[in-house]
Amino acid sequence: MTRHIFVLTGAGVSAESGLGTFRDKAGEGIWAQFDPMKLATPEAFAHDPETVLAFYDARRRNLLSAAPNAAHTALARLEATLASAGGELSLVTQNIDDLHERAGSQRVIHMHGELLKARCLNCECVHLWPEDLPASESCPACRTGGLRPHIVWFGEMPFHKDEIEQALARADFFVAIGTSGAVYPAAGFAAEARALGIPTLEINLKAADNAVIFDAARYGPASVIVPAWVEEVTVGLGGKI
Ligand code: BV8
Repeated sequence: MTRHIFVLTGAGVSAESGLGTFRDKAGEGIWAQFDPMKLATPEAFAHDPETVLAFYDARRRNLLSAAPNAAHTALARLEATLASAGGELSLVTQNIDDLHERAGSQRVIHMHGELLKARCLNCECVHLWPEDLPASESCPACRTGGLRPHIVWFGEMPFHKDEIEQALARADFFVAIGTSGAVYPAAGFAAEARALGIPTLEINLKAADNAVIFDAARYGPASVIVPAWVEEVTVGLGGKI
């Protein structure tokens, strides 16, 4: 019986909540409208902090007016049902939104950071920051450093590497939901699972760049496919829907 499920989510799980995806719709994704190298790198922030901060202010405001969808809610239900059956859900997200948490997920591993947090450039203290972040803002803790979004930019090391590797090593099922498989190291997790002999499932609107390595796939909107999949899994665990 599946006891420890490792779920990796990407922008597609939040698409139906109105948050942008990055590269899946030709010409419509965030990175089709904005150059990630000018907005999502430490060099871009050093060169033009105001422009980078304004980009994230706009996304933060959009997030605050968004709501979780049925996929987020189903994953929160899966976490609770697995826990009550003595199992475990490792929910790793590439997303910087808080929709998994707002849907009730208790343990969310944000490998690319969080849009509603800011980090001090001097003391590295991380603060909850659900409002605009001006370049002039100083750290509430050390009062000397400036602040940056607590987000992993391109060329920066993703967070929680060891925790993610340990979770993957003890998983008995791997599911990727709403991710294009274009960004590493997240895109490599499915291949790592396969190499560990863990069955893999892709849930996506359409086949991702790394679709070929999955053992199985279910295509359609996450708000439809994820609840149906969670129901199948939790019934097997004696879960209450
Ligand atoms: C690092 C935060 C090393 C910012 C992001 C190996 C090979 C090649 C390149 C590299 C490599 N290793 C490192 C790199 C470089 C780089 C990289 O991978 N580049 C790619 C583009 C080639 N990686 C990095 O820089 C990473 N750092 O490796 O550091 C290191 C070593 C030592 C010391 C220092 C450093 C850091 C990467 C993190 C960058 N930050 N996000 C922000 O958000 O502004 S990444 C960015 O892409 C997004 O944030 C997102 O998290 C990520 C992945 O995108 P997806 O979530 O998959 O979204 P996408 O739009 O692409 O796809 C959406 C999917 O949803 C589609 O499949 C679509 O079909 C589906 N969908 C749409 N609607 C629905 C749906 N599915 C279901 N239902 C729907 N309704």
